[in-house]
Amino acid sequence: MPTLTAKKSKRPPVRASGRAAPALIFGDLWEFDPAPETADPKLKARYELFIDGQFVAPASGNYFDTVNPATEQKIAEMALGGAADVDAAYRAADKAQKTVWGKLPGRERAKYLYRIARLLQDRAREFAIAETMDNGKPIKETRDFDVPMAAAHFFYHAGWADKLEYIAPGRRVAPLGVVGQVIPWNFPLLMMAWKIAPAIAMGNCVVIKPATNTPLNAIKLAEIFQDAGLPPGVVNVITGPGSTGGLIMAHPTAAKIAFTGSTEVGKVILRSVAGSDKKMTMELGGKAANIVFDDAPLDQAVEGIVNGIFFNQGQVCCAGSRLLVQESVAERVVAKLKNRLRALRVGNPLDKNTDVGAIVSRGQLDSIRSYLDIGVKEGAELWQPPCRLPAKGFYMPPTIFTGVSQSHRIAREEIFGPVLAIIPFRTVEEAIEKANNTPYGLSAGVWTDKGSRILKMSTELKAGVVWANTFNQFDPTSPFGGYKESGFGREGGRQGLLDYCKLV
Ligand code: TAP
Repeated sequence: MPTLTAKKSKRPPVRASGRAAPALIFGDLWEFDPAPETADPKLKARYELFIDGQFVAPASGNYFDTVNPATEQKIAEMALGGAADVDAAYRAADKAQKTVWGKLPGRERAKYLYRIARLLQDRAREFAIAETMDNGKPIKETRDFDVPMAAAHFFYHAGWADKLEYIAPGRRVAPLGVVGQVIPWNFPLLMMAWKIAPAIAMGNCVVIKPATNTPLNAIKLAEIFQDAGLPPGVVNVITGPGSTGGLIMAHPTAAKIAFTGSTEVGKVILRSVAGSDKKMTMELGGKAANIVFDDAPLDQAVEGIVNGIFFNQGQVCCAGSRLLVQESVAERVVAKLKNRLRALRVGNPLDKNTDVGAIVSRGQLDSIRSYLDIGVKEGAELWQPPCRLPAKGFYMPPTIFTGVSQSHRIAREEIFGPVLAIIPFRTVEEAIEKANNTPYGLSAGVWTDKGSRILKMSTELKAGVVWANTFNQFDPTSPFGGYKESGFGREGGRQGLLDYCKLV
């Protein structure tokens, strides 16, 4: 593990807690110190649960280790929450919602969300490093994307909190009550923000569980809730295994559940709550088509293909994991792509020049490797650029498969790793047919010079998000969500807020 040395803070006001007070002005979301990997992530040896505004030991007294996938070294011990902790969290959330949070005017709730956003900005370097250590993603991504985007979600929803009547003109908007939320490991901090910000802006209270692989920033975010003076019980964070997630989802106090994760677990949860009157949002898996037509600016498209599948090591629900490329330019695109992949730097995620970091866990690495075997056995041709991987840690070189057909498992199943399946097509109709030939429907990309073709494709592609001449663009104002087995409900924007309220 690299040596982490504390840097002198440029911000003078420091509180009793030892942390800088929030800046008073709306700062530049994208303004960061140029060398975050040298900052101190201020990690503790052990983290507790966050219930009713306090950090408390789990009822069982048990803890689990969170491990740095880039080094295989233990980072810290995390509390293993179980049934008694989930019950305590729901009791605290219910009380807070009924007695304090649900009664506060929106303009007062907004102040807390603004404060949380500013505190997160103030501790951005620390959170970026902790996220990279816990997840393995490159520091340039956590520094420039995950952390600023998480702050942006709190800012955005703070802005809505006193204007909620405008999300449904003519109707009265009311909170649902207590919301149970479970999130995955691929964007640990950002998923916390996606889930918590709209829920509490609307006046709901929250019980949330992060993934076992990446619990660190979830509980560090709870430190920010405490520093922001968020009333006890408004947000409760329970670290622990999938079974604890099941308890959160099925708890009778939850008026709504919001789950982000695999389609497989999503189906288990849906079965467990079938027949209840809980409102639900399910953000599940994907197998997106990134479609390149022969009139596209090819160099730009190649950058979009690389970003689409190798961002966050391809561990992205909306990753462009299927490249559909028009036959007339397929050879040129593949040659350009191979050239580009030779220049990617795979390795230490804390190095700010790294493009492809570590895979989140040994289990996930094994699962990706098994798909490489499957692809080769199915007759596809595997190619990886030459690269030296670190001796320790869970690494996978960027991988492409050519000679892939629609029926191959590598073209149908979510691999959730840096693996691209390349499939040629001849006509627009064939591209649409192939793109939609999947049980998923989360996202798609279209690369073409023709505006009319973009409009046709975005109408006919069965995907919640269609990017044109770009990929992986996100914004808190823009709703995100899927069709078919990619789930239902939307997160972000006005639509996301509608999923956290009742209209009376
Ligand atoms: P999952 O294995 O489904 O885990 C997601 C979360 O559910 C984790 O916190 C997990 O806890 C918990 N969990 C496991 N079993 C559960 C159960 N029976 N009841 C309730 N909760 C349970 O997914 P993952 O491997 O973390 O993440 C990758 C998947 O998430 C991919 O399929 C990806 O496409 C999807 N994803 C979707 C989106 C959107 S917006 N559609 C965004 C990101 C990721 P443990 O970690 O303790 O097992």
